[in-house]
Amino acid sequence: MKQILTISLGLVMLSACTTKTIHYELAGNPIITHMYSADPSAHVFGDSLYVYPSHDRDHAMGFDMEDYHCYVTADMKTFEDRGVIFRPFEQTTWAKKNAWAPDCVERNGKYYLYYPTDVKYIGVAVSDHPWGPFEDPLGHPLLTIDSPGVVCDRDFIDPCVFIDDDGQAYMFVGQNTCCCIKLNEDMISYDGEVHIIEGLEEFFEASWVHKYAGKYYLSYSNSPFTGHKPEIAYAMADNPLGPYEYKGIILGPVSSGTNHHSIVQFGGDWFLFYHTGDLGIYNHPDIPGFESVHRSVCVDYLYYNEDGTIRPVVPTVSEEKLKNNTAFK
Ligand code: FUB
Repeated sequence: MKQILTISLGLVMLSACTTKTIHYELAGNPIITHMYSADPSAHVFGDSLYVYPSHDRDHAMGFDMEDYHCYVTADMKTFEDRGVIFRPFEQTTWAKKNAWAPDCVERNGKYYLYYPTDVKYIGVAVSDHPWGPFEDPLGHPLLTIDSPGVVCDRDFIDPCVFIDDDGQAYMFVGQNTCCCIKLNEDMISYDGEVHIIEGLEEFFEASWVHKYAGKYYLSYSNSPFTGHKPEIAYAMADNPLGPYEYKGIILGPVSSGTNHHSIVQFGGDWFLFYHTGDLGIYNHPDIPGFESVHRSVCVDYLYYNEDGTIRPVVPTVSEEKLKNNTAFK
């Protein structure tokens, strides 16, 4: 496999809208080692690739995350942490806890950050820049577990937004059942209908939709309640709303317990972003479960077979990156 990222060092302080920007170079996994991070959503805006992870807090006892950072790279070699871009509990009146896996898309020069809170709300925040500052335009969630048509018997989390070539935007969301809404042109409202996605095997959470060679790919974490640890599985369809046909596993179980990913094309290559608990285990092998809530974002190349199916990705890890990490210990 192609060598992904070359390393070197350093920290350069740049200005940022809300907090300091940290600039450093990459090489090997995890790609974020100065803090804990999870649930990476990667998108290309202009000539750069942006990653929006959730943030596992230093003293986390559970998934009690509270803010979002934005990371950016122009070359998959150097990387910048643009600092905190949104704090739902401070910047909305209604979000109170559990700022989990976000996603961010661009439309007409504005950036829309979709995020779950309280395991029942999906909010949207808007900015003129990918790195924020983001603001709550609605004053209430965009969608909730109680919205008409939503099917959810567990946590209503993990929004992912896909904009098709015809301009229609879709938000896939949910746990145990994959719900989908068609967003309106304004990206902060939808047409009122909730579609239930069919054809996914053992769907649990962390949906992600991308398009390749005219086909739609819905990848997701399968269920930890069916006798195995969660894997990233995928299905393919001719339409964003399906029906989907199950195709198999992209990524096996990782060391964090939860499995969450995104797939993006950048500079002619395809990448799988995901998280592991390797850094958490390295820093605290003495604390059982530390790695489950102190995760780290990773990236590896992703390849397709000639028939359009995806080759399983084998996660990589760099001992150097683990050794030199500056995350909470
Ligand atoms: O990070 C909190 C939750 O863990 C996410 O929302 C899930 O996808 C899982 O990764």
